[in-house]
Amino acid sequence: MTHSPWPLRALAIGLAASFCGAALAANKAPTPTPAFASAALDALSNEIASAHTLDASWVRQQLAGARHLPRVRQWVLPAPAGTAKNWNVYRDRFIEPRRLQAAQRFWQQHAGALARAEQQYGVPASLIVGVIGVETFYGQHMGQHRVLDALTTLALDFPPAHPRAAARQAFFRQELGELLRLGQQGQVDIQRLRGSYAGAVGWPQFMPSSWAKYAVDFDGDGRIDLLNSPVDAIGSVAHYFQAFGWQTGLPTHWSVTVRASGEPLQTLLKPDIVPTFSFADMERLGAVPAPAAREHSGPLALVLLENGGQAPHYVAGSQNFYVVTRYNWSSYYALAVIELGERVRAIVPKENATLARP
Ligand SMILES: [Ca+2]
Repeated sequence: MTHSPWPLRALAIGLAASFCGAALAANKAPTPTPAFASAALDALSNEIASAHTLDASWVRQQLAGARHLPRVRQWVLPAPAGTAKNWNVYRDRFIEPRRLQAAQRFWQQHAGALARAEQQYGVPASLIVGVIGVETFYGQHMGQHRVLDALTTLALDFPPAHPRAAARQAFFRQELGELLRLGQQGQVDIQRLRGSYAGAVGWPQFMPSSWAKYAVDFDGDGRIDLLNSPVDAIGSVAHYFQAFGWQTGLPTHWSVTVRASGEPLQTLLKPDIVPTFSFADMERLGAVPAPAAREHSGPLALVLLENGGQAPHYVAGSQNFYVVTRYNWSSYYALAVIELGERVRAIVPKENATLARP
C-alpha cells in the first residue's frame, strides 16, 4: 500500500483520507449518469456470485440499479506528485476547538460503552474517540454517496492512470461483493446505503469487508448498525484494533531527538512505520527516544512526518502505532487520531477517563 500522505486505506477507506483539494470536493454528491454496459454487469455479477456464494441473477438484479459516478474516478487518484506533506496543517484540521468539543460530548455521552470496550477488547477509549472523531466528526459526516454506485463505478471503471490500478480495481470488486453479501444477509439496504466516495460507511467509516469481519452488536439490540448506533461503532472500532494486534498498555509512540543525517538517517527511515529497531539500535544510529521508551523491549520505528519546507516532525513508533495505521495506512492519520484522543482524555472529567492509559 502506498505511503503517500493521504492514501486510501486498505480496509476502511473514509473521509479522513480525503485531504487533497480534489478530494475535499467529494463531500458534494455528484450528479449520476446512467448505467454500465450490460455485458460488463453480467460478467461482474457472475464473478461476484461465484466469489461470495450468491445467486447470480439476484446479484445482476441488484447491480442493474447502479449508476456511474464519473467524479469518483478522479477522487480515488493519489495527490499529484510534488504535493507538499505538512503534519502541522493536517493536525490542525482535526485537532481544533469544534472537534474537541464534539469529542468531549461524545466521550461523556458514551462513557459506559467506551469503558466496556476498553475492558472487553483492551483498546483505550481515547483511541476509539480519536478514530470516530477524525473519520466522521462523531457521526456528522458519514458520506453522501450511494455505496452501490461508488463501488460499481470503481469495480467496472477504475481510472487506469492510478499507479496501482489493477490491484485497486480488484479491491473494489471484492468490496462490492462484500456489500452485496451484507445486503443479502439483511445487514444493510443495498439500494439505499450511503457512505464515502470510496464506499466506507457509518460512524467508523468501515468498508463492507471490515463490517463483515469486525463489526459487532455492542448495544445489544440484536443487530449490527454502524449507521445509527454509535455504541455499535465503539465496539466495532475496538474489535478492529484488537484483531490487528493491539497490545494493551503499550504506548503508541515516544518523542525522539534525531541527530542522524546521511546514511544512518536513511537506515532509520527505510522500514518506514514498521517497528524494526531496538532502543540501542536507534541510539547508535543517532535517534534517541525519550527515556521512557527504554522500558519497552519491543522494536521501534522512526516515523517521519514532513512539515512542508520546515523541519520535519519525528516520533518513535511502537507496534501499537503500526496497528493504528491498519485503520488508514498513513502515519499522519495515525498521529492525528492518537493526539485527538489524548487531548480529549485530558479534558473529560476524571471519572469518565480513569481506565488505563494506552
Ligand atoms: Ca446494535
